[in-house]
Amino acid sequence: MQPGFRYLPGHLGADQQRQLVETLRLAVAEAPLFTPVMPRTGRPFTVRMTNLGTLGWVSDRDGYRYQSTHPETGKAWSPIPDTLLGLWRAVSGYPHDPEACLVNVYKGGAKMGLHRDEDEEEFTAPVLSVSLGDMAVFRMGGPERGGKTETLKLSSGDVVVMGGASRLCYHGIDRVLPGTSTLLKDGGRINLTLRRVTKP
Ligand code: MD6
Ligand code: FE
Repeated sequence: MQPGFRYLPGHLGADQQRQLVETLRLAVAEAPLFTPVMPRTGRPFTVRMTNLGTLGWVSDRDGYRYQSTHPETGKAWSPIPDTLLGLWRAVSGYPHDPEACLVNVYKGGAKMGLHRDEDEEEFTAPVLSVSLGDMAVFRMGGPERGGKTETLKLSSGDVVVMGGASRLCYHGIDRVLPGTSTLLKDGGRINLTLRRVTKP
């Protein structure tokens, strides 16, 4: 793996995972999941999304961007819960809090194509990811599209930190493995990514 990539398997215990799911259910009641579409083509993503924090990542026909309000309700996103702020402070190695927590929900055959997280202004902060629910095949590449890639299975409670040289590397989710976790009543997977968006 690239320098700055850290994999923390089972970093969150079962109780913490269950507590996070409860918190997320409340957040989603306030800021419903939406289906983003690709810029220009308008092709829908297979994942559904929402956000927590002062800024949320959205994608629509006009492009990718961060904004302070939900694209459908117009309301501000709910705050990032303390457990996630604590996780960031403990493992990010970055001295300022995250502003955005993107919530990606995978149901059925949802996946995520290879991409780079590059819509932020602050690349010296890592992106920190938390996996909940069914296992997923995570694909990690290098800084160029079309380079060599390798895969890693992410389980519920696993944390990934993409900092340093890995911060701007290509990555995606090939597929989710159904029935591999009992955390979510209806199955599927939730991925949380915590990001610092602006330069402090
Ligand atoms: C996912 N994760 O695990 C998608 N991005 O569902 C990401 O796109 C991601 O895991 C930046 C850093 C870590 C990640
Ligand atoms: Fe990403």
